[in-house]
Amino acid sequence: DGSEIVDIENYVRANHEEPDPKMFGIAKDKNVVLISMESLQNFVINEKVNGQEITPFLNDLVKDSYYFPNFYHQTAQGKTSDSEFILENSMYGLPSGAVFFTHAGNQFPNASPKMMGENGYYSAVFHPNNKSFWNRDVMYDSLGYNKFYDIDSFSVTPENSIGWGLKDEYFFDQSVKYLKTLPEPYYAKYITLTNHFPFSLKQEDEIIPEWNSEDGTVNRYFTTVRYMDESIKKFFERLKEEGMYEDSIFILYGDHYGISENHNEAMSKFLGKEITPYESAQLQKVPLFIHIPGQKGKVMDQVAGQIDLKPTIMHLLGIDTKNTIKFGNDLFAKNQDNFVIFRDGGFVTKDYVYTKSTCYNADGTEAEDKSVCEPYADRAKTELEYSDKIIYGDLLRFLGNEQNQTGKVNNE
Ligand code: GP9
Ligand code: MN
Repeated sequence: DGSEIVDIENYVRANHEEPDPKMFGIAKDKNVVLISMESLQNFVINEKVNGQEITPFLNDLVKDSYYFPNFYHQTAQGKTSDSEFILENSMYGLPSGAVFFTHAGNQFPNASPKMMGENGYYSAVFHPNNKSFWNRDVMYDSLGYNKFYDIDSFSVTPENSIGWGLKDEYFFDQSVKYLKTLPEPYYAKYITLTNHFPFSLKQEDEIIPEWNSEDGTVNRYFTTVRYMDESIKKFFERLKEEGMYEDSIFILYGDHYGISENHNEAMSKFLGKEITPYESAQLQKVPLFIHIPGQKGKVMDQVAGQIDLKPTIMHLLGIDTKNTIKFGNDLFAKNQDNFVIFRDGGFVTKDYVYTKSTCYNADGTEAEDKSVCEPYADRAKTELEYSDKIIYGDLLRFLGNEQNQTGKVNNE
């Protein structure tokens, strides 16, 4: 039966934060263009390498966007697919494997493409890879997507591709003809590819030279990040030219880290400090921009994570999430819990960082009294267990049938 979901529902309801009425519905019926930026970590924002900006476009975007510098990825083995899952369900990925593969047959009545669909939105994904990679074709149906523009929708030649496939610039460019045809309002999710390990780029596409450490991966990373930044800039310019910019809001975020702990030596050289477990946790920050044409920029410095994206986006569109299962909260709500949970049970709050069984103060020193981390560690454990229970048991199928559409739980 569905009794297990009742406890979870009570937990979720107790943690719900009411949206700020000033922001709720501010982007109602606007198109939503979401860009998942491959492997983009926050440490490159407003940074230079060899005296040159790494992300000049994104640095400009900070000025007229809501920019979240303390926003963390929460992915595990499912990498990009985990970020997609977290983004659209406000639930956690699994402790091992990828939910996109293992539980694509589950019911996801609260998934954001579904909820948007019930509110008149058409939803599409653009990603120039094989449709079955990460089992996306199957999972996208379960999440309620109307259309997936996979590799077969793009013209890929040796000239316009590198590494994993179509270069970002051509990817965005070729997508526009499809984007134009989507019924409005639309939700369009773009997943970039060029800034993917091993960060290969043709010489002619190098806008800034590689860095000069001993570590080729880190050296190339800056160059492919710079390329992706330029590709997004050109996409924005094109949308403006086409008159497709004003009626949309833009959500840009990094999917997960690009530089693993195997590269701590070069990273230590770049950042000028030792990469302790505390610093490794800091490096899990990925940038988040919420860009609403016509709105002024604001730095939002709360501690947040990918789990918060769904309620945040839904509320901007004026779609309520109060009666849905979710583990994140609206980043524009007045009350912010400043709590982000990693898949391994680690977490970050305003005051503490808990990682690799060590409790740090926010400044990176070790907490003298470890017990200060315990209540948060318990909450992290509970929340991850609840999320896992839902996925393993396919529990969302017990949400009331006729009320499924709004995600309301039927307690009868
Ligand atoms: C592949 C792309 C990259 O389609 O999403 O996958 P990743 O290795 O980052 O999960
Ligand atoms: Mn990825």
